[in-house]
Amino acid sequence: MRQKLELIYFKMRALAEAPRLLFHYTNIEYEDFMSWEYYDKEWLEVKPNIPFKQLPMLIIDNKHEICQSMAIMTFIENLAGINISDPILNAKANAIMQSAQELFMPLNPTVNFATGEKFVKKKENMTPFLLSRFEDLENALKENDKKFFIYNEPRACDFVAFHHLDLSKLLDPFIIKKFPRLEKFLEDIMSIPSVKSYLDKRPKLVDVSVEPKLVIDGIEHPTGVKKT
Ligand SMILES: N[C@@H](CCC(=O)N[C@@H](CS)C(=O)NCC(=O)O)C(=O)O
Repeated sequence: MRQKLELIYFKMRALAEAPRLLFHYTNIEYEDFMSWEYYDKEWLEVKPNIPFKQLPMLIIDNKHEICQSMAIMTFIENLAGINISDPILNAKANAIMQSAQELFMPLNPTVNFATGEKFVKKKENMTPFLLSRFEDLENALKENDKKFFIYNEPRACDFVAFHHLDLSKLLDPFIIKKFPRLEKFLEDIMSIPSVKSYLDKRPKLVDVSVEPKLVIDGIEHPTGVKKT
């Protein structure tokens, strides 16, 4: 029997993005909810009862609450039957996934929330780290000589890397341009039909660094954990 899958998150383009991409790639049906839609309460009231007090969280069959975006990614990969059985390749994939995920802070909060001087300062401060990590990721792709990080078809680690690399374009479109192999990787992910159709219709993140907003069903909403 098909499981009921509900992904709970906020108004931001951050840690729910890789799970959404993997759901679309694997054609697994799921439902997306904002925290306030699912619980009909303010986040601060909900937070204490969430297993690890942060989102995203995947709820399976109204019963199992899975926090931690990387645990959600592994679950989806297993559910889709595309988990990597070779222990060495699996370890390499985990190293890619973790190394890409370390880009989360401070890249994601800065793009989704920082404005004005603070945005500029944060961007300046994180640029050396982004350059260094992007170089490592580019080298991993080059050494592997496959289309994606592990195989010629993407796995969970590829969607985690995709999300952070793609988001970096909203911080500074020029950083990724220094890494042609990573740009090719982004194009290869974006050209997968089921992924492309999700990317074309997902809420746009606009006015980054000025007054970031997500455009949901044609309406601009300030990013954040509050219902608007
Ligand atoms: N390690 C966690 C981090 C989760 C996280 O930082 N969630 C943030 C949003 S991106 C959150 O819940 N913020 C609200 C809060 O902490 O109250 C994961 O990968 O899922």
